Amino acid sequence: MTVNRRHFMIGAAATGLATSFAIRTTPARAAEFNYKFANNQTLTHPMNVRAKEAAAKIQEESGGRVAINIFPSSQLGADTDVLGQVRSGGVELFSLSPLILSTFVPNASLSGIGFAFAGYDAVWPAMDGALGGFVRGEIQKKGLHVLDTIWDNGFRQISSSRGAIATPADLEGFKIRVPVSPLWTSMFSAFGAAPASINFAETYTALQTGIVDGQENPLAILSTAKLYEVQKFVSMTNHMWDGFWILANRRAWAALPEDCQEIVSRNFNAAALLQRADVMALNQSLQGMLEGNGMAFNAPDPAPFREKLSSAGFYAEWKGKYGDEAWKILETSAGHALG
Ligand code: X2X
Repeated sequence: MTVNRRHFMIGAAATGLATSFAIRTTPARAAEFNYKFANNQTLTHPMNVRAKEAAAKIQEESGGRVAINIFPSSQLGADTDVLGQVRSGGVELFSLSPLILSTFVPNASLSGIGFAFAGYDAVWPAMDGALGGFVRGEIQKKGLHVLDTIWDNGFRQISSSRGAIATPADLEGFKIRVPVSPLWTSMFSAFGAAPASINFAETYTALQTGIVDGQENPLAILSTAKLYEVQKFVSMTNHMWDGFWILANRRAWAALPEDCQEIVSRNFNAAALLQRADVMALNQSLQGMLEGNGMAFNAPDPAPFREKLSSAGFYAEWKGKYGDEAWKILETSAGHALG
């Protein structure tokens, strides 16, 4: 500590500010727990805006013991690679779509079944209630720690460089990038499309070079990842809702003292609620901005898309894979039968 700092501390103590001042000036000392938080979104996406705020609060409330460093835009690797790293401990914290997580925790993808949720009013009670609880149990059984409150990605819409998707027939043979997950591949195969599994880290390039003609993501991502530069049409299919579980390496989590675990959980879970509101607002308001960037929108009737999944045997196949108990939780949470 420098002489100046010491003099200041004495002055601060005299005015009764010593404790709070000391907490805010500790970062010069290395944190006891330096944890990496990896994710696939840009710094401008609400995921990282809110995670950054949470990390600052965690650092302050833990008296500088816990420093969470954000690595956005798949800087530490593509999703399927970072999933391996969070399992082994190379990365401590990671946000991941339930569907990609299903490559390790099969039933985690339950929430991504096509057309399960009519809107956010159905999503949050399910994910904060029985469905989310069931999935978190499955994740913990596989040896990963998961925070209680899931973050939002949003309802997914299909974009294309070729033409609007108005009916399921427009998806016939359509070369579409999907994230790496058996559920995504199965769903777009059921639509009759030609899905290619590509991590988000390579998606912009895959669209730019024409390896695929389309992709599907919420509007917030079309905007923050600038996919409008390489796509022309947006079809508002709302074919599934997607979120991000916050996962932690189990040993790294267990190494945190209980009070630090509480500080991290509380701040990340609170940030999730703010992030949900941000994403919902973006997804409701971005159409104009994307049109301004040259995109053309259409809003297809979802009914024929859902019927196509049904007649292709998609629901029956996945009910069989998840089992009756898990499927019942999904249907009860969604508030309607799926088939
Ligand atoms: O990879 C994607 O498309 C993304 C960003 O939506 C997910 O993380 C599933």
